[in-house]
Amino acid sequence: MKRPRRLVAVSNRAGPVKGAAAAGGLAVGLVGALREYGGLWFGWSGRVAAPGKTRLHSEKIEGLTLATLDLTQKDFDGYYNGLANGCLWPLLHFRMDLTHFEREHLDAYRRVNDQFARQLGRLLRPDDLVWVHDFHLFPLAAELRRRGARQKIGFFLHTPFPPTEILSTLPQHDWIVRSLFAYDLIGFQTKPDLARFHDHIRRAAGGRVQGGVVSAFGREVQTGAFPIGIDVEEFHRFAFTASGEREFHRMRKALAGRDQIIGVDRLDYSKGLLRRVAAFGRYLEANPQAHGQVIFLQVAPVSRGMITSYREFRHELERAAAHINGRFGRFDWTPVHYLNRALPRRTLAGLHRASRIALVTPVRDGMNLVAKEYVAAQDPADPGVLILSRFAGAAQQMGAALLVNPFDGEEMALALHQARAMPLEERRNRHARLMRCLHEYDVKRWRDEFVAALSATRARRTGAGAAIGTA
Ligand code: ADQ
Repeated sequence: MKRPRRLVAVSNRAGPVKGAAAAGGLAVGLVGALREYGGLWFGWSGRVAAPGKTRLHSEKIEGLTLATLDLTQKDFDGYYNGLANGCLWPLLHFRMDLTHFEREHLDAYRRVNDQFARQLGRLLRPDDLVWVHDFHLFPLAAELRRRGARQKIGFFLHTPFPPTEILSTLPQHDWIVRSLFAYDLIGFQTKPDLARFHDHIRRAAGGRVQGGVVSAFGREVQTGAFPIGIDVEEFHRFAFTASGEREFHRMRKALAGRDQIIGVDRLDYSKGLLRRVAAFGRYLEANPQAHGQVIFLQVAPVSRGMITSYREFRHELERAAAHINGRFGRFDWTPVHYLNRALPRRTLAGLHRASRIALVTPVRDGMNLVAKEYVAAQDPADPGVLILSRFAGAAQQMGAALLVNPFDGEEMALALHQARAMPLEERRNRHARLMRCLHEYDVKRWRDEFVAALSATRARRTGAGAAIGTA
């Protein structure tokens, strides 16, 4: 493959680059790609400024350029809290009941995508390869094309893609889907997501699908599934060196022979936390011999705390955890431990290693990197057991985990029982199979395959498609 001259990544929030190891899986994957291809990362600066005072910041860090834009409070509220997180996020996770649509949020969403396109357009070089990330930026390519951009532009959706019946409940869904046709490549996490997109195009947009090529609105776009992975060696190393190793020993000592079940998630209703806590309660109820022998540690930092549904959800979770501790706890044993903050990645790796079981049970998830990180952090000679929701994209590859339906509390409680009783040989066997798939679909493959597929799309002869999605 011929190397592109420069890769430009665009995401809602760009940076930080330096502390990227502390910033979660996606940032790590992106920074790796940008370093490899010598690139530019563009996105929101994380700052709000008064109207007329928003600025574009640019800095060079470790071989890549970080360009970030401030937003006004009004735009940030409408675009980020309003349309992206209050409307698109729940809808993409099949939660019509939580979807809240306001025209003025859509207006802010368009305005911000327009500002991004205006500022980014000035920074682009003719043969750049542009990789846009996630649902905050669906119409970005359409806005760039309107300004004459002819570069190859790809889009990757980190969330699931919902069934057409759900997507069609979104006012203006046709505008959003139409705007996607200004891209050259659209990537999804899994084949079922890709299939749902194809189905939507056939049924709601009257389009055609041939192989990976989708035609609608007078345009053709290439589509594919590109499951995201992690840097397996790096995460394993985190668990076995320096602070990860220290954390592991500290945790093992504190556990004093008890088994730990771990959950690590952003505090988000899509992660199935309430059902998970309830399933743990059910397990304790059915297994009195486990009392005093097992603890459940849930690490869940607050995210999107400005949004009402998130605030309510946090309180519900705290109540559920307190309820179990009140009901089953003893003066020398607290069954549920709940940490409401983000932890350094090395610490997390050590905690994963010290945990006998990981309970990763989202009700819907694009991929779920935590499941992969837990497996990577295990000692192959004595590995823990992953219990994974069938509705996480990761379940498509990680069939060697104990797969559960997060809506079935009894099945989850039984899986906990099975995991605690699992013989060493079976644990090793499942872990080896999981590691093979982690290596097969690691983060490098994800970014290399996406970039190769985007490079291989046909070049545009004109800025045609300019009108797509901007009506
Ligand atoms: P998220 O919904 O954020 O990502 P996930 O894939 O689990 O979900 O990634 C979270 C990342 O944040 C992981 O690297 C995890 O270690 C880290 N993290 C979580 N809790 C943490 C804590 N308490 N302290 C520190 N770090 C923490 C979205 C989609 C997913 C998709 C990813 C990547 O919703 O489905 O897998 O993007 O595409």
